[in-house]
Amino acid sequence: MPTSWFSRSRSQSLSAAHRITVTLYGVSDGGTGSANLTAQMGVLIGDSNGNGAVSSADVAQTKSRSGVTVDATNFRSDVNANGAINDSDISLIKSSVGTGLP
Ligand SMILES: [Ca+2]
Ligand SMILES: [Ca+2]
Repeated sequence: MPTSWFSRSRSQSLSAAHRITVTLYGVSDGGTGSANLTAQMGVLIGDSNGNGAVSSADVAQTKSRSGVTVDATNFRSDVNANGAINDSDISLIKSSVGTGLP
């Protein structure tokens, strides 16, 4: 879980919905050489189901996960990345309903 990354992004005042480009330099397959790999990813606070928009479906999904231990299958509902899924996450999602990736 990239908690430190999330905290850093929030402190840099990025918008709640944005796309970032990540570049990995000198990636090697252990064989003949290396290359730089670039990938773009969308970041949308509150999009617990990962469909690119925040809606009542995200609110409902996170409500159903409230109190459940955070794991690889539900980490998107831990919107504030504090290791728990609870009312604070639901409130954050509600405040983002209607937003979407650019
Ligand atoms: Ca969504
Ligand atoms: Ca949380």
